[in-house]
Amino acid sequence: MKLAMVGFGQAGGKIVDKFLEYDQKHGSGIVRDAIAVNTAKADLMGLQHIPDNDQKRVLIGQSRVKGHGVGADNELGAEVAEEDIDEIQGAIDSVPVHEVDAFLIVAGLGGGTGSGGSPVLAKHLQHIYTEPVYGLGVLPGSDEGGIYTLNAARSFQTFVREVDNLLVFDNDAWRKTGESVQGGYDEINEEIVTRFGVLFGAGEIGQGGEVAESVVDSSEIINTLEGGGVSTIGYASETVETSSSGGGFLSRITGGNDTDDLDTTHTTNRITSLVRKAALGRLTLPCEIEGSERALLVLAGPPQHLNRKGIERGRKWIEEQTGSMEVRGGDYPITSSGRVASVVLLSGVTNVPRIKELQQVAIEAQDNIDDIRQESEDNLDDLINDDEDELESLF
Ligand SMILES: Nc1nc2c(ncn2[C@@H]2O[C@H](COP(=O)(O)OP(=O)(O)OP(=O)(O)O)[C@@H](O)[C@H]2O)c(=O)[nH]1
Ligand SMILES: [Mg+2]
Repeated sequence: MKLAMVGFGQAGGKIVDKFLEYDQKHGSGIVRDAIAVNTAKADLMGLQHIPDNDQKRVLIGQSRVKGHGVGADNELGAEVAEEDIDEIQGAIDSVPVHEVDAFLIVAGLGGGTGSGGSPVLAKHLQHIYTEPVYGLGVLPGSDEGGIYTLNAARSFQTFVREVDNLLVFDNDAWRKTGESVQGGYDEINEEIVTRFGVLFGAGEIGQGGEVAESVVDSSEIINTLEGGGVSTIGYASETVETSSSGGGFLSRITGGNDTDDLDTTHTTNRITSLVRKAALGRLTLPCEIEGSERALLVLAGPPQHLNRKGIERGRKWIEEQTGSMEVRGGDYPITSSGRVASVVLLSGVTNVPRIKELQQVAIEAQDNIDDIRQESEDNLDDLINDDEDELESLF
């Protein structure tokens, strides 16, 4: 499906930049247009693929923060977005919205600019356009500290209400030990664009006109995301033999035989095993998959390695595991690929320990901040009163 992407804040901008790189590399055609919005000039200058002009890189809040970012103050981030919404809209005006299936606002929820600004922009876009507005929200690592957790908890709460669906990626679940933060983010961002790239790319066929048994359409992605709530994505892949002279493809066109049956069984088994690995492995937002409201299964890869039976079995298995009656499934044929990949989109997940934990820590952080504020007010009172007493005694 074709998306208009807005990267809000540093993390959002970097991830959208990476989506463009992915799109150019794979010819997936999912980024119809891309914009980066930030309060920090240096962040905008560091982007590589988003065109370097005022229409695509939008600096907001200049009168307030002079291009230096809002320093993880997400209330300020929200204020600045509201004040400068016309400048953001000015950039959106250059997007051919009639050619996009949906908007995708990408942001790290732990900081200030993207965290505060994204819900404001989502609300604005919902007001003006009929296309769905999705959010891709990145949760901070638990070692980032109270203020980041507090920002994320607050932003999550508002963002999820303003978007048609909030797709979540949890940095905490993907943190790698012993690596520099920057190196870690590069790998994490690669993971994000691969998962979302295969998902959204599935609804964007027509690259070479491969014959597919049951191709996923963008309306199936939209229907799975419809109804709001929070989504998470599972992914698993395996390299496959691409030479069409060696295996199943040739035997299939030369008529059925034992090898053909074997190949079909092998293909089916590989698909069902990849579906399990995707759903039970590490999700973008770890959670209990039971109770998911809707799901979509996408099998991507060379068409000779995909089959309807495997996808149907995988789909049924997801139905059983989630208890959902609304599980869609289909394939995404990519002739040139050397891998078969399974993507499982779980939408409307409810049993998410990480969100509960985030909210709990946020409540404690808020109490803590209130206590400290009260304490420093008391201290200041004491200080002034002491001085007053002394002053009085002088006269
Ligand atoms: N996955 C991922 N997360 C990132 C990346 N950079 C930052 N983050 C996360 O995003 C959160 C927000 O950071 P930024 O995006 O820098 O914040 P901002 O929106 O620019 O806001 P301010 O810097 O406060 O103005 C951080 O707490 C990190 O958890 C990145 O490249 N990839
Ligand atoms: Mg920043």
